[in-house]
Amino acid sequence: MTTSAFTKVAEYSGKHPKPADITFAYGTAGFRTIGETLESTVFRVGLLAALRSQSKQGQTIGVMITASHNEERDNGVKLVDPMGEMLQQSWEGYCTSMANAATDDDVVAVLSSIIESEGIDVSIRPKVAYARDTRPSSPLLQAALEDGLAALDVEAINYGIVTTPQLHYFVRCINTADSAAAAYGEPTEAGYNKKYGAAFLRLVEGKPHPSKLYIDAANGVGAPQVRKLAEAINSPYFNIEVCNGDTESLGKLNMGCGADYVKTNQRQPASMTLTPGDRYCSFDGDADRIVYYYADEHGSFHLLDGDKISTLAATYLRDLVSAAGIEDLQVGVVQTAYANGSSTSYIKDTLKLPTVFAKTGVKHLHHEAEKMHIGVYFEANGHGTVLFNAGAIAKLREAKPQSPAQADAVERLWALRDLINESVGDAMSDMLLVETILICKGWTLAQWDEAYTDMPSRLLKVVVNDRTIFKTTNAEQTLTAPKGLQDVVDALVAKFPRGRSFVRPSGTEDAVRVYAEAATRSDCDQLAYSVAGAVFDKAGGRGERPAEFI
Ligand code: 16G
Ligand code: MG
Repeated sequence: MTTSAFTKVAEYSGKHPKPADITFAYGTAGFRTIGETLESTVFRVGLLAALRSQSKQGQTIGVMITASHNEERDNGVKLVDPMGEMLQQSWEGYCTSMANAATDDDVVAVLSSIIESEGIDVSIRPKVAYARDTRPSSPLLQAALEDGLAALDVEAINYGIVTTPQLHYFVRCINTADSAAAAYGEPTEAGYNKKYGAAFLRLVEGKPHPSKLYIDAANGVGAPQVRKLAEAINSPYFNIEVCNGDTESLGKLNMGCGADYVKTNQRQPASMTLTPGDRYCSFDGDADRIVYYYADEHGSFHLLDGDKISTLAATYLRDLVSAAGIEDLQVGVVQTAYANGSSTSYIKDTLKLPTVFAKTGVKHLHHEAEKMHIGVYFEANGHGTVLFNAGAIAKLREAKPQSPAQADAVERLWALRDLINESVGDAMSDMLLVETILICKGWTLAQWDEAYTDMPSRLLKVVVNDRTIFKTTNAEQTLTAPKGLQDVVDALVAKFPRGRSFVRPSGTEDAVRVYAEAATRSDCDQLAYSVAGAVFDKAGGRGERPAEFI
């Protein structure tokens, strides 16, 4: 195609000029920064979505406008590949080049070069499905996206305000609609609620009803969506009350609430008082993360994070596979370096399941989990899901149950697969999974919590002059640069019983993260602050030195 064919692109691009002083980067979860600065980027993501669709023979590509758990003034945008997974990594560089093209002509030039390097057939009509969260800057960014889609004559579906995992689900449904074997469901909100609601009711039928679940929706898009899910389920098995469900008032999104706040601060949302015995969970701002928590009879707070969800799910799946009598159907667990050491020991020593470590970020965990028959992957922060790979599906199809109990276990494995959003971690689907397991076992949150006791842990942030000098290996647990720093970390770790610490550059913020664990709270804090101090001193710390532990 000649450059003149892109006159519309250049013309529309002119309506969304790039701010001259900002360099954008497609990071771990897409572009993310101050919402108002993202207009040109989102316009260009519309163009890229069109090209990506053409490069995938006209399959539908997703675009989600959200900045998840970030503060309200931030926003972001990410692309979703045809099976509902994160954008293939080899395209991230195209996104970054496109976002940083200085002029309208440069935008056209980058477009043409991608078409050439990918051998894209531009005669294919591109298809894109898009949605946004509840942020105040989202409508403006949506309009920019629509210009990008119009510039390349995309056949577009606007899903309005939905959770990030719902959009991933819609994309997968659309692209599998014509395959009897792979059809994922109806690509609508009602279809989503029907699929997950029905699987949930199938699994809990006949068991005692659970007590009410209080859901902190972070004042985000999870609030209206989980209310719709509850309406669709319409059963005492799903008795919920939404807290922090105000998506109208400015300044409330993720403020003092949400899964990230609860996990990072190890406390309940600021606006909530916990009643001992009651059950609570928190979503993040775009409802792809979930953590549970409760207060014991002394009022002390207890967190059930992504590691606890992962071990609960892995235990249940392992037991079902064994009850089904299917040979060589393996359940495995994928974690990141942030997984609490107690959870890793529990998986290996008590559950006797294989576990592997992946780099932080869903795409890395997802790809590792795909290699397992049934791969359970969760980040400690509450983002995760379960994948059944082709080998697992084949084994389930071939299963020849020898008893009613075996037949029931096989049927439950199929139902669990229908309950889980395999395209990406999904707070609502994960919540239904946890609820199912707790209902089936008749467990309270405290009983679930008994599996193992978390090691004290601490996560710190160090601002440095240049975080790109930090290089890691071994699933981000070992630094290879700056030279010598890992030796310093190792020497510090060696001083503390059961100590563990690692340093990695953030993929979403201009900072370096320091994680530490040790046998006691005070050792853990001492280790975390000593490592953070060493990073600050030896690798160009900026601003205030991490406060010494006293
Ligand atoms: C993003 C990732 C999340 C990861 C976090 C790490 C996705 C969808 N989200 O939010 O999985 O835990 O980044 O942030 O991949 P960091 O690199 O700043 O520590
Ligand atoms: Mg999120």
